[in-house]
Order: sequence, then C-alpha cells, then structure tokens
Amino acid sequence: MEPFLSVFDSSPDGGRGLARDMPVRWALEEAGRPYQVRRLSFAALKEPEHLARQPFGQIPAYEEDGLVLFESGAIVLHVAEGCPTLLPTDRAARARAITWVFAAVNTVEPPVWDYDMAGFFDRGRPWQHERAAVLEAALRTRLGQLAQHLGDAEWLEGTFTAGDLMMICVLRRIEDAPLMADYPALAAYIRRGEARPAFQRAFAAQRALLDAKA
Ligand code: GTB
Repeated sequence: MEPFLSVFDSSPDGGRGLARDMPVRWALEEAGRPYQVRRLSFAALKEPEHLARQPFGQIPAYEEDGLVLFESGAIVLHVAEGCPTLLPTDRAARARAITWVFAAVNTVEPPVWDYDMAGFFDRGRPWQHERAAVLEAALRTRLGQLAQHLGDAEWLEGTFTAGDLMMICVLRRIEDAPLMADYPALAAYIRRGEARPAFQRAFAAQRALLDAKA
C-alpha cells in the first residue's frame, strides 16, 4: 500500500513549499516511492484523530503499513532507508549523512527560523531593530560556518544525501533574504538542490494543492 502523508489542506505560504511536508515529499520522490496525501485543515490538526498520529497537532505525519511516524527529519530518515542516494550503504558515509540531517534541523534551522519569524512578529516593537541585529548576527555565524564547510563542493559530503535534502529545505526559508547575497556558495547550493528532478516533482505536487483550491 502507498504511504499516506498528512499535509496542510491549503498552503499557508502560497505554494512556496516551506512547510515541513516538503522534505518528506522530496525524499519520497528521490526514493521513487509513490504516496498519497491526507489534507487537513488547521482545525482537523487538533482533533483526536490527528493527535493520535502527530501528538503536537502538526503536519507532517506519515503512515505506512500500520507504522505511524511524525517529525519531518525522522520521516525523511525512514524513507531514506533503502535509498542509497539518500543514505549511502557505506557505514561511515551513512553516519555522516544522518549527522547532517540533525545539523539541519537542530543547528541551522533555529537561527534561520528565529530570523525569519522576527520579521513578522517583532514588527512595530520598540526593540525590533536591536533584536533583529542580534538574530542576524547569530544567523550569519551559522551561514558562514556552513559555507566554510561546503567550500567549492557541490554537496555537504561529496554526493547528494538526505543531509543535503534537509539542509536545503531549511535554507529555502531565507533564500530570498538580502543577506543571502553575502553567501553565494549557499545560494548556489540551494539552487542545485531545487534543480533536482525529485525536488521539482515534490514542489509541483504541493503547489498543485494550492492551484486546485484557486
Ligand atoms: N519538528 C516538527 C517537524 O519537523 O515535523 C515541526 C512540524 C511543524 O512545525 N509543523 C507546522 C504545523 O503543522 C507546519 S511546518 N503547524 C501548525 C500548528 O502547529 O498548528 C512550519 C510552517 C508553518 C507555516 C509556514 N508558512 O506559512 O509558510 C511554513 C512552515
């Protein structure tokens, strides 16, 4: 049976593919695994039926042959099992790919998220600019370190893995931010990820839900 992926019924980001079903969709496409979607309203996310799948009332949730998973990183790693592109068979390379999945969600995403959210939630506050400067400095530290590691390489570990997939999904949130002009290698890295046919298919699939609503 095809797995089910719970997604927002209506894309809150206008089809930009920034919600966390996107890395799972992308991983499924890289793995060549067809899937079905369970479209949920914000209200349905908080109902017991969905809370049984996702204890925090969020998307994504993933169902496959009686197995129910949540947390986009964990789902990506599960889908990546048996897909040597996403998780190399070599033990060390596999461990490094997993390391980068954690680095994406645990080390790079927090400053990306804080910086991006402050643009909305801090607007008009007396301390807005002071906080923005602190958040931007923290983000620049991480982006600089990541760019340093990437250097001239195409991918974080030589070949594309689940680590790149997750990192690129995280970075896409700020791909249009003016500060990205100072990190051309990262901007090119994001574009390389987005150019992958599997990404394109995943992006089109989430976008199609929006178009169907219009
Ligand atoms: N750690 C969890 C994971 O990685 O799976 C986090 C899941 C999560 O944050 N889900 C969000 C959600 O369901 C959607 S992705 N929120 C609803 C709720 O909490 O009630 C985060 C997100 C939200 C909105 C936009 N947007 O509008 O652009 C983008 C991303």
